[in-house]
Amino acid sequence: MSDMKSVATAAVVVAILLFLTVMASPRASVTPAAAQAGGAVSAPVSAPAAKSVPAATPSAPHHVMSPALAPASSEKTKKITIEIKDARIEIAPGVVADMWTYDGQVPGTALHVRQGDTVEFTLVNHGNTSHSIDFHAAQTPWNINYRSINAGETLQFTWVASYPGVFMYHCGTAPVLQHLASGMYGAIVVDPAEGMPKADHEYVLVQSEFYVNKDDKGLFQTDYVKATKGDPDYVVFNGFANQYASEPLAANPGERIRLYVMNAGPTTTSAFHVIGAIFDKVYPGNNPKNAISGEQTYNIPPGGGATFDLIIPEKGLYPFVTHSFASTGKGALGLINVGNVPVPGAASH
Ligand SMILES: [Cu+2]
Repeated sequence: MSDMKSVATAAVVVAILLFLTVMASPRASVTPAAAQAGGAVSAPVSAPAAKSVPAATPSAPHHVMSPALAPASSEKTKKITIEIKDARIEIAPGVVADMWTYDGQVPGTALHVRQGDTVEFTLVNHGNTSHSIDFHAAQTPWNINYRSINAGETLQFTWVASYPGVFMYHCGTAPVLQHLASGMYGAIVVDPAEGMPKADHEYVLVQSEFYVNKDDKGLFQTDYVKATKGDPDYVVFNGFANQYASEPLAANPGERIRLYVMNAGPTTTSAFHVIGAIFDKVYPGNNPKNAISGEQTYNIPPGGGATFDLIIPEKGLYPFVTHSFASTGKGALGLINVGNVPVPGAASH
């Protein structure tokens, strides 16, 4: 990937995209449309049972993580269970890494609730070391509810989603950098009580970094020392390098596309940008009261999130990236396909 680090202009990104999609090996996938029809990786909040995600092997195909946000259930009390599991996960073509996960996937299940909801939460630790959870969407005592639990233990607490937002949840067990670099994070979207303007498509994107080294078995392990230096090997959306370059997010001209973007870090800022488009609105805090109009690029710090609305008038391919270009070439690039146009290197449409 080193030749991609020198990329400096948006025009070159398109060339990189062509390179990436042509060079990428074929992978089994779930399209956003198929996901919305029932094949989604993420599950509704009301059915938070752990996903059974088989451990990947170096020869196993990567499955594209559905970016579609599952609708929030109508119940005012959401019962959510997250199961901590060690899992072997492909993070880039041929790069299979041992990860610590929520629900066997990285990022963890995208959760969706509404402002004012009560969350009855259960954390189950099926891993092999101590872990915890920290909901940025909650206000609750850190020393009590965000405490670490040992392998085999369960923790329960209840909290209220008082503020709207695109919030991070993550493991806060020390060293936090190790637990974040190993995959322990996810997004929870809290809808504002008064609602948002209706969108035609709602997608969730979690940006994050991986710092890995290959072991003598050919598997990749998180490199904590590398993580402390903040120079990631991969910067990705939804856990896999460039996965939406060959399986784009879908929309039609003139539709309102809503992107809930959370930056899990652990260290790099996301300068979120869509090439060829302008954000009709950016909603810091997923709050209609905070709307910014006509923005080009918007910074999302590690541990932060924002909502982006786009209305793209013309058919075509529109890459979404972090405009922090040292990261873009490390896997932080995907496409929005407006009008179902042919995608270079993708399966036939
Ligand atoms: Cu942990």
